[in-house]
Amino acid sequence: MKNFGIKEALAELGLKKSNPGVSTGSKWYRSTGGLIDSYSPADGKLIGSVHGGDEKTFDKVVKQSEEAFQVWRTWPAPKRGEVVRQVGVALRKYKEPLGKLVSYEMGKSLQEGLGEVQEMIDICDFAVGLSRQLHGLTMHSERPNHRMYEQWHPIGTVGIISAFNFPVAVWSWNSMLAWVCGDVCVWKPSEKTPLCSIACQLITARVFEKNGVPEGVSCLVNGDATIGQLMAQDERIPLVSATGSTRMGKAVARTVSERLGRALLELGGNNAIIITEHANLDMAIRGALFGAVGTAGQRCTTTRRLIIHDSIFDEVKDRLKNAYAHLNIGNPLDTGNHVGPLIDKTAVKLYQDALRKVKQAGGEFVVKGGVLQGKGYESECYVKPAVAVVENEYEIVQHETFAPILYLIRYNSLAEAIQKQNGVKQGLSSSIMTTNMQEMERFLSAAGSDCGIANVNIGTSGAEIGGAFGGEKETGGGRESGSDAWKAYMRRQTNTINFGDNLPLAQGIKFDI
Ligand code: UN1
Repeated sequence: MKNFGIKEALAELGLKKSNPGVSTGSKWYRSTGGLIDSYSPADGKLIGSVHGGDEKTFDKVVKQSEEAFQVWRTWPAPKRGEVVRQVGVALRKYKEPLGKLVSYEMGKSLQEGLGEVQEMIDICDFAVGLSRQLHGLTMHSERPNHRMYEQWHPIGTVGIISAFNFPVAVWSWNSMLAWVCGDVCVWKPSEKTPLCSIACQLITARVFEKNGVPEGVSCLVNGDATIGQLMAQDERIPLVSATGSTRMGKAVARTVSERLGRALLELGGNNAIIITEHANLDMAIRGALFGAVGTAGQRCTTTRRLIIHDSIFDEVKDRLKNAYAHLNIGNPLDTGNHVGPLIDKTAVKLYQDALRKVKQAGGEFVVKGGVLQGKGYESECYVKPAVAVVENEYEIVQHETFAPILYLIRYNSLAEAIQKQNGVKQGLSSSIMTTNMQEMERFLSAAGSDCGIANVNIGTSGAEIGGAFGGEKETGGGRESGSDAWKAYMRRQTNTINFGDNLPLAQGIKFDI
């Protein structure tokens, strides 16, 4: 079988067969936590192993991060930005091997793997600019000779829990912003993609070392869910940013709020595209296709539902069927393939369960799913993207299945379409395909989509880093990446300064002796 240059990529990134999985920057710790074996879903082969952390090493790492914070917060923000700029330069240099590793360890197509590294580069650039724009407001005081303003200060150690589906980009959204803000980071990556985290840590550590960044600004603790739990309950970690399932997010939120810490949550989605009778159908089909099968349906922004106007329902159905017939499914490193494998066999089982439930509920398959077998599919993680006509109310449709299953739902009025689109517990991303201005504006109005992301004439996935990323309801309410998401990584301080010779009280209160 073709190697696709994986061996070379691993060597270039400095990855070994066995790797320590805990680090405070340039220092690496071989701890007594469990060994994590990373198998590629592309070919089922063992890529390498990572030594996970335990409670003791976690404690040591957090202590080191606290020490680092004492120094890092005193660096001028633009100087911190300069370091992040250099991380962006290093990522440009390693874009190809890192993109390949993402593709091989996670299973997304090479194009998407490279895109993910590009997303990291983009957020670095964004963070560099931000490092000179951490603006507060000034206010007019009601008292004479007084001045009021607000400023933003770093908050300390930020815990980052990331998911397998974006094994590098989501960490970078958090860490690059946190760093320019003056925070320090402890990262707990997914157990399914530990090697990606090691590669990122190695790239960052070299840049940090060259710039004399204190040990502990960038920390990594590989491990299982117990590391995430330790993070959630640790009072030394004022902010925990968690990406993953709603179930995980609820557990994190409960624990963090118990100690009045802050949680930034980016959880499940159940994203829909409304295709109206005024849609450009060529665009609608293309948008739906990439949205549904990109990353093999494992993005939190994946298009899971198409809500289609009755008058064009059959046409959309037929055109989708035709488009699905042209999909190449196979090794994600082979650029001729559109769809790679699911992350592991558990995911395959969940996919099969979902298909069964669709059938039981009365769904009608337009494109049948199934697990692929034979040459090229030895990992047993490859599945066929499926399409089914369903009702929005089916239990299984209400649920986020992390797999390429697309549900088709019929509507008659736009109000009904919006009501169906909002009629799920999740609230991440949404789109409308229309060339009609009224439909577009209604969809975007306060009575329209209830999601954190609402697009027009593009799919639900593939957001740019410049906007705030996240969603409402069970998606968790957090916003990461662009816009003013940086504010979550800082504490706001209101300052009132008296430059007069008297001490007048606010609200006109008299207190004379
Ligand atoms: C995720 O699936 O957790 O908008 C993140 C997108 C990507 C990020 C997805 N830029 O699809």
